[in-house]
Amino acid sequence: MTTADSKPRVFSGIQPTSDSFHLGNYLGALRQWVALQETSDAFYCVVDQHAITVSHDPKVLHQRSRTSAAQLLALGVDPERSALFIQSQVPEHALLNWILGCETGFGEASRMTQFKDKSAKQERTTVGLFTYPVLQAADILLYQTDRVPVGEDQRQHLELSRDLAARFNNTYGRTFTVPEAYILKETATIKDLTEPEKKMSKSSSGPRGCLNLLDEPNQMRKKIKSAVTDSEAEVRYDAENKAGVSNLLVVYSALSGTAIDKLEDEYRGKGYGDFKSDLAELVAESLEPIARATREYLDDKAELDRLLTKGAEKARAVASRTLAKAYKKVGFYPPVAN
Ligand code: ATP
Ligand code: LTN
Repeated sequence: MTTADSKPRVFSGIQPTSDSFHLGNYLGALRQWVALQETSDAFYCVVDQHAITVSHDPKVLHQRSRTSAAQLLALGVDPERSALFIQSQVPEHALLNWILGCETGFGEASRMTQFKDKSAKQERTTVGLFTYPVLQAADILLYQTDRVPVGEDQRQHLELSRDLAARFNNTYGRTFTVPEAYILKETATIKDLTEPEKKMSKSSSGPRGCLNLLDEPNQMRKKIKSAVTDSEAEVRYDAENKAGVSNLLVVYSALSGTAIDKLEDEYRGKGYGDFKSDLAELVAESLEPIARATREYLDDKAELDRLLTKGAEKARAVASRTLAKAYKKVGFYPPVAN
């Protein structure tokens, strides 16, 4: 057994639906992507096929896929160790999606809460948006994935992936690894800075509620300083009654590595001004290098495309093996070479 074979397999994906990832993406998921490379055999995917489930501009999508890949490299995804690729370059995702769609109950798909939330915001809801979690299951199962690092909002989709893997294995014999969600409790849901009862989100947060990784450092400072808190002026963690301050404490702790109770001690009797100023500096200092490195990756388009092609080739080698197994199991003919 080679070293790579003995390591757990990790897969995750992110949609290229904005010009910049945000602090919630970073602390909830992407930091774990980077950390897990140390101990796992990782496949990381910019899921552009998921991004067309809502209306989109083709040029903007193409550019955002590239910016997304550049940000992932800037954050520390290492293309020498992990496969970093664009979903549409690996056709096996769409092909397995069909098979899994035929294993998914209509009622089962109808229970997905993200579909309900997202369709309510669309003028026109597509079948693609409805079957989105099935494509997500295909993404994951193609790589015989053990762990999927995501934020809390993806837990239900991960349950569906697990159910589909187990059901398929039951019906046709062992084909897929049953994946587990990898969700860090502390940072599972980073909240919107202006409406701290909601999650920070690129599609539903207002401009001051969502802190983007590619924001100018001064913009980041402003967003932290204008974050909604409460009238108590006491830096204390209480997610229910002090949602705004608690969210800032979570961010502070995650970026500094200092435990929340230590931060409470440090700011006891100091009020929110010092706390927010220090956090604003910490955020700007921690994230500024990411923006710089992203620009460098974007400056060398040929090199970025070369890395992505290499990633897609590595992904296809694994994905095509799993797809061939699934084809055989359901009684399909194998694809012919062109
Ligand atoms: P959208 O608003 O379009 O749904 P999003 O901002 O929620 O987008 P996604 O692209 O759906 O971001 O998420 C990418 C990854 O980041 C996922 O693993 C998701 O769980 C995680 N994530 C997104 N928002 C947060 C958040 N506020 N806190 C923690 N994790 C998050
Ligand atoms: N649904 C996810 C994005 C996504 C994903 C995946 C995450 C698509 N395929 C596979 C983990 C594994 C989202 O909206 N954040």
